[in-house]
Amino acid sequence: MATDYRPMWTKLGLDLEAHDALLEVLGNMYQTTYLSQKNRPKGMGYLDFVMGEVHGLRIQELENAKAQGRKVIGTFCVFVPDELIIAADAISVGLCAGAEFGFEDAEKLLPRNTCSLIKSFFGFKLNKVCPYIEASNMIVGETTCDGKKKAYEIFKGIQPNLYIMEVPQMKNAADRELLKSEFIRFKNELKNLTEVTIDAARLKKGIDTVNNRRKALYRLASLRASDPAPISGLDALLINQVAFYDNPVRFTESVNKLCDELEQRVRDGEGVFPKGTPRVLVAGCPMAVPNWKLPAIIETSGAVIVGEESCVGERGTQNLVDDSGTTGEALMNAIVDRYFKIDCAIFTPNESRLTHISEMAKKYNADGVVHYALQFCSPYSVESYQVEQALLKEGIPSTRIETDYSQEDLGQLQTRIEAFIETLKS
Ligand code: BJ8
Repeated sequence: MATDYRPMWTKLGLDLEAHDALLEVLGNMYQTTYLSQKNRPKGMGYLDFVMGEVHGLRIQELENAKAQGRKVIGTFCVFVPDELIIAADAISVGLCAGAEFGFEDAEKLLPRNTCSLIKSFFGFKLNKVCPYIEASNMIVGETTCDGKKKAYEIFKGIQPNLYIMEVPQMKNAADRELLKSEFIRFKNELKNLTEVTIDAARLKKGIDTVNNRRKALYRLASLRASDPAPISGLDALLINQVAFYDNPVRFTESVNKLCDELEQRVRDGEGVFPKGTPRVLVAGCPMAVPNWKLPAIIETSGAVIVGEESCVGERGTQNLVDDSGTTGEALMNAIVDRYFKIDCAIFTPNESRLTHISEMAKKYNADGVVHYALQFCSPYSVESYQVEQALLKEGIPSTRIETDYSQEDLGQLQTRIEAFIETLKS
């Protein structure tokens, strides 16, 4: 970062010493995990720049927008509709929670056997190291898994601008009605905060912006079906991670430009790993920045990741919002319909996720699936059995991994992943 952002971080209330420590860890991880990769597309230069400025220029942009009267909304879950946030002329930022930072403090408020993702956002807040949390005018929590739902009750005590959105747990008509009423309540809350009335034209703009971002990510995903894969899974994951906090229009343009380059690579038969490298689909819990542990192990163990069935991946982006409606009511219904299809493991039953994983494995020509669950995450850990059974029926090999954000199990994971990749070669 060329600019000195310390005055801005101080104003946001960050603990500069702890924040420096975090940035140092992040910088080193980025260097060893990302910048050491071979054959990266040139278009990744934009993502490297964004990551280099993740706590700098982007936060400055948010602060500048706030000075002009706009609001920043922090979110933890893909159930929060960005379309409504954009329609209210506000800015949506995903609050990443992918680092083991401040866990000691988090464990003073939460049981030790809480998943790393939840401990991470507590740790970031308690250690005052996340400028996105501090820059947000409103933070949206959701009633998805029990861990998050109950943790938000405690989080509200340290983050008073936390708003809770209810998310249904089944897919019946009454559940859709519940989701719709929650989206309407959220729309009203946004109006109170921003003083912007969300009409059909504003909704349409929000829908177009988010649909365009999704389309760019679909384009990227489909190019990864080629052998050799034109981009690494690590880089594709990073793009999906950055999607949560970058300016959506600028991000979409950059991804489309990168896809032009990848298309040329596909035409030239150029890839990040040799043709015939074993291909893996990763399915399961979302991987927030800088949770790159498992993908890094997979891609340094002789395989390439060709898709992510995750909320930081295709579960979070699949299905466009139908933009054909002309009234606010029709467009709101279209938004609800799209979000109601998200197949997070908090739903019961959750058959569509099982089908989607098999479909993705076939579409991206994966040789096998690595199912990833964070330790103490009941929804994904329990569902991993059904995923395994569904894949077995399709003749697709899979393995189930449970881990956390620590580095302690690196060796053990590496051994398991290497053994799985070996089976894919035969
Ligand atoms: S829609 S996946 S982003 S809830 S890992 S905190 S589930 S115990 S993150 Fe998620 Fe929304 Fe669902 Fe997607 Fe709980 Fe599991 Fe922890 Fe998790």
